[in-house]
Amino acid sequence: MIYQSIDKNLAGIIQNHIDPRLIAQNMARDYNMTESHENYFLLNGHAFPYTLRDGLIAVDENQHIKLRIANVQRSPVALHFHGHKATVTATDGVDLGEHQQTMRDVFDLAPAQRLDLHLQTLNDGLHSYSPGLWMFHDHVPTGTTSDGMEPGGNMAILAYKSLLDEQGMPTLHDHTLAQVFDKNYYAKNRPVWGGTDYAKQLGDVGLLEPDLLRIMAFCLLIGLSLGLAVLIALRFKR
Ligand SMILES: [Cu+2]
Repeated sequence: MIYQSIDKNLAGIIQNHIDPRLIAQNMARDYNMTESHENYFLLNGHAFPYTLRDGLIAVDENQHIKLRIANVQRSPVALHFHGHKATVTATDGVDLGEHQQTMRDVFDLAPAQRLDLHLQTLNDGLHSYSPGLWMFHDHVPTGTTSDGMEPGGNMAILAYKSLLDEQGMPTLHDHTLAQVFDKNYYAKNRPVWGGTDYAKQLGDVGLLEPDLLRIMAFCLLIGLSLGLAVLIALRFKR
């Protein structure tokens, strides 16, 4: 499992030029590494929701699973497995002795560090809390975003096979999946409150349809009141 990030400005230099001299000039002189940001976070080269297709860990109950993890991004990763505790069996390619091995559910990986984990899908309330669709992701908040949009980034799922559909996709996340497998979501075109309980109450700024009936009724009322006032005024004048 390779954790990786992309700085869109740095990556853009290669996309914007074909002359290697310009690329070198831009990367080595114009681009300032101390002002760089990580904008995309990837697991095995994919960002959520595509991590569900290419970075999903599909398991059965009572399995012993070895996970080899590397952090090749420039910031630390705090990899959190939901519903499971795994044991670190090797660090940076060196096997740990039995008494050096620790069991936990959040794993620190500094840039360039590697870890081997032993994950057991034994439903005993320690190794595994139960079969399910369990998230695993970097707990540094930016890690689960794609260009600032959440959920995205390296969010992924450890899935018990009984909960996968015939295409190998998790079955209990239909609503979430429909929302995030939509290009409008990451183009930031979807309403912020769309599809939530607040959609009716709040809506989006500037996107509320004018209520023509109410406006017409209001105008009629104002017109009638003015007419009445004029009538009364004329009556008293006489
Ligand atoms: Cu978590």
